[in-house]
Amino acid sequence: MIPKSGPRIREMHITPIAIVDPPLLNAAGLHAPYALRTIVELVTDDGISGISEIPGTTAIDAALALARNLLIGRDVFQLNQIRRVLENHFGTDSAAERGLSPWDQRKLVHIFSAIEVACMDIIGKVTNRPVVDLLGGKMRDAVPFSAYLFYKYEGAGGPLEFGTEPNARGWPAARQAAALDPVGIVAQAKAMCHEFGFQSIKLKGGVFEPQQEVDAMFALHREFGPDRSAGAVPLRIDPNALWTVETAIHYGKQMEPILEYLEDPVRGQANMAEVRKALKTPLATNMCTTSFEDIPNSIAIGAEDIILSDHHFWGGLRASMTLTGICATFGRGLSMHSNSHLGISLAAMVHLGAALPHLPYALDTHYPWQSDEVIVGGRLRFENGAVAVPTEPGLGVELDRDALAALHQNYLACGLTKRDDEIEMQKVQPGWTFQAVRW
Ligand code: GKR
Ligand code: MG
Repeated sequence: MIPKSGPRIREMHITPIAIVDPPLLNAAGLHAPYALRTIVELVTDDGISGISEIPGTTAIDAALALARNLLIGRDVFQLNQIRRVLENHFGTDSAAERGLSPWDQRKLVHIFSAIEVACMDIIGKVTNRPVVDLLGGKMRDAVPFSAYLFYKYEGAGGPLEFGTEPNARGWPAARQAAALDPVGIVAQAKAMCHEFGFQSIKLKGGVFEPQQEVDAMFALHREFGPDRSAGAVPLRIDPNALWTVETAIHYGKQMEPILEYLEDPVRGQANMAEVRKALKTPLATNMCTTSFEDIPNSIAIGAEDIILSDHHFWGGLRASMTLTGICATFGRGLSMHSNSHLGISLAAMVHLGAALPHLPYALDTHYPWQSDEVIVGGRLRFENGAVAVPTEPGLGVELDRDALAALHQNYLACGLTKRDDEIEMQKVQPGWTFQAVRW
């Protein structure tokens, strides 16, 4: 007999947390010693808990708090209705609201992603199925991720520096070390790949003059390239749209023989389309085609080859499944973007990655850069660069309430209200300002 309705939301807990984050350099400036995340927990009338994690800002936390009244009493299975109620209240996000930063700041997609993932965690527990099965089922048992290299200053973030022990070696030492030139980047890559077994490498660019970053890519190619007995490691670079079309074509041509794909070399779909016509290397984006509203023009002008989805920014896991269908229809590849995050987000990314019909590229993750965790059992493990798909019902991860309380205390103590890499950079280089296009 089919029940008339599913479990209803009785409580919604919104907990902002601050997680230790190293001084990573990027087009927008410098990471603060803490990254903000928000943990959402929904509890049903029969006491089942579902959790999710999203990038944190006080604005999004306030919007989540407003959403609470709209959600209490709703059936967790009725995700379409929940989305409609949230849209009616908050309005749909427009593509223009995404802003110029490398990350996304839109409200509705964040809120709906938080609610949808927590509801799916509950639905999985109620039906005794992992989330991947709710997305159509598992296409693979483990999901491969890429090493994500960053230029960085010395340090590992937070009040206590990790990896500073006199004899620290391997990844703990590399995570702490400065990496400001090709030699430093190669050392970081070797330590990260050795520790986690990654078999693809991405460099976050847009930090130094293009020639220096291109030199780092060739240094990585020499170290991990075709001469390796174990096979070449695919390489990518992401200047976060800071290059001009001319710069992107000039350096893009140089790197044609060594790149798997070139991510967001230039700003905007029109510029991306121009660069794409000039290069053989596929272009990927998490900056120019970032919502369903952007898709028609992307297809019309050919803005990119690969869309880097992110369930936090595209409005959840099911929206990302819709996106993969659109990508398949129009000959786009799909992979995944990331920001500094903990294990709840990683688990959701793994369920989604496992359900995607095709997964030709290893997904992005910042996870190795973080040291905190908010789930029972501590940090998730990578085997040969991949994370095994959880088989337990729901997301397969549970909240560690003591860790949550401690990370919330970090949030209260650190005083940050949103990510602002420009201000952090100005502490190191007074007068530094973000430029939407730099070279
Ligand atoms: O963490 O500094 C960073 C990255 O630059 C991040 O903010 C980007 O959103 O990883 C991202 C990207 O691929 O653009
Ligand atoms: Mg990117």
